[in-house]
Amino acid sequence: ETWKAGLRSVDADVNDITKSIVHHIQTSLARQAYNIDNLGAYQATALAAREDLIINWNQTQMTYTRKQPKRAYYLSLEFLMGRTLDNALLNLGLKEKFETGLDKLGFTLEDVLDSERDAALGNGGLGRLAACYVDSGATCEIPLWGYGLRYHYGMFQQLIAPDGSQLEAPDPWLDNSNPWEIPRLDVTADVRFGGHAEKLDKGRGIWSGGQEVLAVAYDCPIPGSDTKSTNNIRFWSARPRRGFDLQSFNAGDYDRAVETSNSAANITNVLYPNDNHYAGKSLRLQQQYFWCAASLSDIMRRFKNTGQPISEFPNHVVIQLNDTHPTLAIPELMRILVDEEEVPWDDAWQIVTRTFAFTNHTVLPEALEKWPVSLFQQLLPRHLQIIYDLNWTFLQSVERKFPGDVDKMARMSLIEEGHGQQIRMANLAVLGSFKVNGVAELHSELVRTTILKDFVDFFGVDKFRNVTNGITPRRWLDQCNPALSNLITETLGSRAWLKDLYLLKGLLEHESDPTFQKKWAAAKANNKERLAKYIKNTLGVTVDSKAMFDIQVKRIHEYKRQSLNILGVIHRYLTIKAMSPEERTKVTPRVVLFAGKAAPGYWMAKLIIRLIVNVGKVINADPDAKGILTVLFLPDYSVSLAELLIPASDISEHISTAGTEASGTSNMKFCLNGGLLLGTVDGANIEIAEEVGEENVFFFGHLTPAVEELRYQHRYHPMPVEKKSPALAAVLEDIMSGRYGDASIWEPFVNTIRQGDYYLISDDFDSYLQAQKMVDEAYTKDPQQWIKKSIQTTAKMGKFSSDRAIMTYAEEIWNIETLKIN
Ligand code: 26Y
Repeated sequence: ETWKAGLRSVDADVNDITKSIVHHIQTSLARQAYNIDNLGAYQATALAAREDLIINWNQTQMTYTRKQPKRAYYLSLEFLMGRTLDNALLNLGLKEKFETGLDKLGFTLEDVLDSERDAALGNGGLGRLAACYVDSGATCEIPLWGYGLRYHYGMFQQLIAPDGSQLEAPDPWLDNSNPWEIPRLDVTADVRFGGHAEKLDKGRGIWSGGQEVLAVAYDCPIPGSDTKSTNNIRFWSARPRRGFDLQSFNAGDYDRAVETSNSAANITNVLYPNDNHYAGKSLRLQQQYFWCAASLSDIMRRFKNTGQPISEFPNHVVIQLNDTHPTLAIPELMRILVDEEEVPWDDAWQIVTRTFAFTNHTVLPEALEKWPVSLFQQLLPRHLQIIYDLNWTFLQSVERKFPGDVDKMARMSLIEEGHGQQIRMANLAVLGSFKVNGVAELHSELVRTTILKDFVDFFGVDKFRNVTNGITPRRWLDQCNPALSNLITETLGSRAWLKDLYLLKGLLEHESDPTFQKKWAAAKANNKERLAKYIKNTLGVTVDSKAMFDIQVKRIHEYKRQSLNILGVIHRYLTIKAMSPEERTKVTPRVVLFAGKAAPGYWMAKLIIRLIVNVGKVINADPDAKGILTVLFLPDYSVSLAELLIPASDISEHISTAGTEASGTSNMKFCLNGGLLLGTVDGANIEIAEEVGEENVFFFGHLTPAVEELRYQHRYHPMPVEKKSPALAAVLEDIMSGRYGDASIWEPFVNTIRQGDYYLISDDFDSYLQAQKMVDEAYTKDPQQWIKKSIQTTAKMGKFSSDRAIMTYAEEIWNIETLKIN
């Protein structure tokens, strides 16, 4: 029968599809088709679609094995995948057929898609970037695998308490089983912790004893768009090496034996919810080593299967380090080569430094990882020896190049001296990599001139590159915004733009066509109504979908300045309150939407959420603001919620203090969907403005070079807010009046602005209000011009496809070729 042969992608007919779904309902779920619910229908549909992915996956992997191309590996502790079914169906070109098939079975595809839980194995930008990059890797037919951890609990679920505070609940995302993973119980690696390290001659060592943990592989197929090429993310799960620690068991210590097996499984229990903030937890270091060791052992085994001599390793393997989180892979590869493969130390170091490349994602000092040497001594004694030995040789060569510059040596050392030595993971990552890149032009320049300046002086500037981030247009336009995607395809005459995003330029010749403009505006209106419906269903609040939708969604962080936004909202509210009813009729109606999670231990970020919620409550209940200002905090931001929000924005806010947001990627998503950008001159905002034209973005605020000087002034020549910005002073006073809840709640927040103001709220506030005024005017005075700006923005976003980014990595860093799968 047909389903047995698999669906064979686009040739499949609707009949095959319904048969396959029914088959899975009966045999995989052991249920009857006539009493299945949406969740069951989803599971069966996913299993049916999975068959096609696996056929392509096998074909792809077989081709890799046969042709032995150089392969790239993307090591990322986070893959923020979101949902898979819709994306899989689109990439396979089967979405319409599945829709018809499900319809015949009495289901709507929309409901079925909505039954899938997000895979939230990441915090934010860095994790979502990894997900976009594997999508593009498969689409561009690059032999690229991801390696990650299979956390049992992903990013926590965010709840908002009645008083407006964030509460966290666990995310047991694997509870209903995961149809997208293939357990490989036979693909394993032993990972050692603790024990004892002994040095032999010639740099070699022996590591023994301690505790072994078993890593088990779970594979997740990553389909390319409109190609058979289907890559893989291998996620590792931790298991105790044996059911029990037999030694303790024999000694009759049953409790301790059970505890050992518990602690082994703990390693992959939960994703750490910190974004851009280092915490120094022992279990986190264990996660990092467990994952690096398992991945390298897997990569080494695959390399050895090629039969090549070990010296060929860097010609077959390139490993991209997603931030410093996988830096342990560097001493681990050294350990494997020197201790196990008996490669001489210097040759081993040659191999290592031709294998790794490192991406930095932040210049914020609090995000830089520095692990206590004492923790290494305990968990990774052999790696500590290797790091000390590397540092010794390295500092000698620094001394040779910059004789007598002891400060430079102290700054560049892999070890930070002080109360308890610490290992600087960024320094180690730079030393062990042949290329280092930042994620947007400004950020890469800041990396070169500030945090890694000494290393640029030492290694030369050529090692330090830029690869501006990108986003996949499949998920971030075609999938999340069918209304606009269909209009674009109809206008350009084909779907080729999805794989060559520069083709969007073709929209420009229609920018002045009133019929096209109308259709463009209708798509946006449709997306705003879709969002308004969601808000009605989840929060019970009615929002006017004709109002301007102003959206800021991202992790809550002081540097991202959600505070500036909410202070601006209060200013708007006070202005409205002071107006006559007649004046109020002239106000441009706005709906201001916030969403985002705060790290559970980040007290100030949580206070900012609480302020936003409470300001919203007051404004939304005030008849004076009715119909002209609505303010909402949407709980539990996720990839799926982003897919709903982003297509619905008229304007989105990316307002970090200049020089702090490395790139940003949601800025790209909003602009690709025809939303205009209100932002600071920071990260990728700058390159977006270069592409879409300065006239199409709303920029404000101080520039990066001014920031240091302003901070100095705050410290040594503080000026009261009343003098610097009377408008801001009035807003702060309003907060302290008790209107939004007792002043004592908000005092710590208000004080961060009155004293120190590290993120320069008071310096940028007036300029922010100015920009907001221009937004209002542009939206109201000339709606047609606004639509034109929206069209131009989308049309000029070609650069920001992650296909461009991944091809840049392939060509300029990895030296790797594409491989067609037949
Ligand atoms: C040290 C550890 C707790 C840690 C964990 C997560 C450190 C950093 C992170 C995550 C960082 C992150 O998401 N950075 C963002 O990367 C995006 C992709 O390059 C950028 O667009 C964004 O500006 C940057 O903040």
